[in-house]
Amino acid sequence: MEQYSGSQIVVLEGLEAVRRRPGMYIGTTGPRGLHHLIWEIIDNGIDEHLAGYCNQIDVTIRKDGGIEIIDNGRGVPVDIHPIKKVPTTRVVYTTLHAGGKFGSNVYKVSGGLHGVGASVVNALSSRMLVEIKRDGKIYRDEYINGGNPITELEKGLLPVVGKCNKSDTGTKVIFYPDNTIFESVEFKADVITKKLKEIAFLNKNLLLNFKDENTGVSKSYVEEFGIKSFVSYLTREMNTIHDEVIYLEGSSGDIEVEIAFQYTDNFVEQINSYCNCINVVDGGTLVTGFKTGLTRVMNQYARELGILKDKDENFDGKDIRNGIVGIVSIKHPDPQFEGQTKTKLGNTDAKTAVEDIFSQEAQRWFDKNVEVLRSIIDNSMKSFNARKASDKARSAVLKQLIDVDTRSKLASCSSKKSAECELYIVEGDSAGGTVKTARNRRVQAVLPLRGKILNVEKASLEKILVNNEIKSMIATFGCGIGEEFDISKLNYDKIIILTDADVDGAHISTLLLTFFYRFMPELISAGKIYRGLPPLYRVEYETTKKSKKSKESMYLYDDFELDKFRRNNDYKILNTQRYKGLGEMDAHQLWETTLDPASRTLAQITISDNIEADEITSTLMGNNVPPRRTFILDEARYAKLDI
Ligand code: 28F
Repeated sequence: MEQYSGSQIVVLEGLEAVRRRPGMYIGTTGPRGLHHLIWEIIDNGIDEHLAGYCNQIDVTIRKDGGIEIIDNGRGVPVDIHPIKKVPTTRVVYTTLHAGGKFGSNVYKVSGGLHGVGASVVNALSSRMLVEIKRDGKIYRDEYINGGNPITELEKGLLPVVGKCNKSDTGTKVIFYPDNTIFESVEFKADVITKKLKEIAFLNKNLLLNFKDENTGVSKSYVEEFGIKSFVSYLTREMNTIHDEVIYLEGSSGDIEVEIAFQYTDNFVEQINSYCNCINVVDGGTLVTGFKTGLTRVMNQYARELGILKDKDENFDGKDIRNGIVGIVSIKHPDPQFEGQTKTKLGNTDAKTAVEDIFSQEAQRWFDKNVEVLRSIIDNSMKSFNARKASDKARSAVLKQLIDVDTRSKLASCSSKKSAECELYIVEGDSAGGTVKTARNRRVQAVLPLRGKILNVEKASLEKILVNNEIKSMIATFGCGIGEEFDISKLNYDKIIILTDADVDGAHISTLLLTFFYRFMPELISAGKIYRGLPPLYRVEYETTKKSKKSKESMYLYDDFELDKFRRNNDYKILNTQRYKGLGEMDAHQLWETTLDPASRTLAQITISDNIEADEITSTLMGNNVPPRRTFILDEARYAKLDI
């Protein structure tokens, strides 16, 4: 191994910090963090694409367990870095840069999840190989055990390992995640392909090739029409009220804006936003800009067309967004992410840019497509009328919400410190009763729900707001809904959905998740929502310890575990009890298996990516019935927790 210069030692200390606290850089060391490594490398290729130098990225799961990513950009520079005095390539892969990609001079915009960069991937890999094609030469560098370079430099430069055509340029990275750091180092093809599909939608004409050498599967993604196709994809199973997706684009200073939307006969709005290809889960200024522009433009048209007559009468923004499915995607040179989870865009210039471009381009578009304009205004009118007719009813409902708390079946907990309180939402009165008895009354509250809750994907806002189960949830959570939602007012630290481990239970839990996803998405992004996982079996068995026989019991959570237990000859099974529902457990069993923080299993619900979330909600809740059944039955017990 070669000698390190002084600066190189500092560098390695930086990477060592990443190895000591990986969570700080990539979130988790579970599957999500593992796949994050790939996104981080791909992001660098996307930056080359955004800069206009790359139109293809290949991702391969190699037979040897590594991930190989190749782009056809300019290739990372190989010259000697003026300050560090080693090849720039090596600086890129061994120096921690806290966002902003080297001061932002090289790239106008940059994705890079949180801009932590390729060096973090190197720090968390047992081995990493880099090959660069530039100026007709192929250069190579290699690192082991968290970023230690093992390639000997030649006159300070990277060795040339081959020749290529001068016009043939690009960067290849192969890395092997460190199995002493990650819970598992197995990459999932479907997770990768979903991401590539999303990247293709967000980056027009960028070709993404995927290959899994273990299965021989390969797939390619390229979208000529970008987010316009993304919206078509999201609405593919819904009834749309106009055929063509409306697509608008433009730029304002350094900010590039793209907007695509289409109206459906659904009663909810769904606007997804991206900044530099990062999904901005909680929206923020870019979404506000779109909403403001949309409300203004549509009210103006409705007045011009004589549909709104009274000059003081206006559509509410919500009327206008009723049924909309939209994507707002911007490229910003200096995005500021805010909020508890850094999932909300804060830049005020993003609001102005989106609003201005929307207003200008939407008018140009609608002037040429008056029929579409009319059908959208007609749709807003329906919502407007319903709202006016039920304004009284609504205020009554909202008043009722306040006293529903006392009338609902909520069994509250005695502590008023939200940070230590948990709310169990339990299916059915009988199970609810047992949970009430079994719980820790100081910090565990119980809200029993009767029967199935409303499918919010198919009901009007009016119906949703008068639904008793939904009313009691809103009142119990205490943090409002929709625009008035304020997570700081949430009365609980955890909201735990507890249903039977059967098809109905899975369905109820999906309906609840859909409600949260559509109306209180911040609850999910802030990690407040969990599912309790009750066991499916209790086995009593005889075991022999030191030639003494004893009778013991154990809970098993699924058929797989039961099967494994049955095949283990150390025990003689005396009795197997299958719990058909929570109601069959006594208070003590319920405490042990689903309530006691020391022994229960909770699964936190996260929104891992929007495509998947929308696929699941629209598969379950949409118009197309057949896939709905398949999903519920297949995943009854393992219903994807990442919604
Ligand atoms: C498979 C992953 O990482 N591709 C990349 C480039 C190109 C340049 C670059 C990258 C230079 C000084 C940092 C080339 N020529 N794919 C990738 N392609 N990085 S990463 O520059 C990095 C900066 O410090 C590049 C001219 N300018 C930039």
